[in-house]
Amino acid sequence: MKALLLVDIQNGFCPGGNLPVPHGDEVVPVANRLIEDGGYDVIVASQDWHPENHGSFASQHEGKKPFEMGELCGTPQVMWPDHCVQGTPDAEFHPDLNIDAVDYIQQKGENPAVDSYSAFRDNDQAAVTGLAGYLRAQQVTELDICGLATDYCVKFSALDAIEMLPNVKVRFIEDASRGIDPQAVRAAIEEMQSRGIAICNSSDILSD
Ligand code: VGL
Ligand code: ZN
Repeated sequence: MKALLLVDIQNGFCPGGNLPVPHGDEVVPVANRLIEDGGYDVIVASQDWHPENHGSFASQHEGKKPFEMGELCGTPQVMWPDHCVQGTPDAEFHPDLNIDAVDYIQQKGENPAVDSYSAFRDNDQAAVTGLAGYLRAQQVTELDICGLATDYCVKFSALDAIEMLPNVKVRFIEDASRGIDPQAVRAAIEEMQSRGIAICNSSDILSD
């Protein structure tokens, strides 16, 4: 079974959102084409879904400003602007994304004490989400991953997929993804490649 994972294609990560990824909205039409014509058996989406007091927010740390480094769960943590707060428009999927075609939505980042970049487990790896179990139950053998942001949630989701689903072929779809920092995006792609994740474009998947 072939699956597509759409990572965090939410208003908060698109222009006008609280943590905008440059050109983040450009992934939406590509994702929709993949959803409709990519030949997938299973389509899943992750949704960053924070309580308003989430510990990754600079606002929760005295004297910290967004994008400075701080600490969470005993490890270095980027202090993010408040984003994707549960129940707010910022946390909604992009309105043009064909979410009706999605079979399973994995919310993440609900524990205020730890961040969860990966759709599969928290950053401290203590708690897993239900996503790996769902994909195993669907007998998924191939998993393509795309979305926002390449250098954070997409990368960590892909690395966890390789580790937690050892018999699954994992690919990163570059033109259906955008990142926050260009240099970090290049490093993320190299890291994914070095860990056995194939890098492809939507044109490799769509027949024409
Ligand atoms: C993300 C930073 C904080 C992401 C989520 O979706 O890449 N980045 N929360
Ligand atoms: Zn977040």
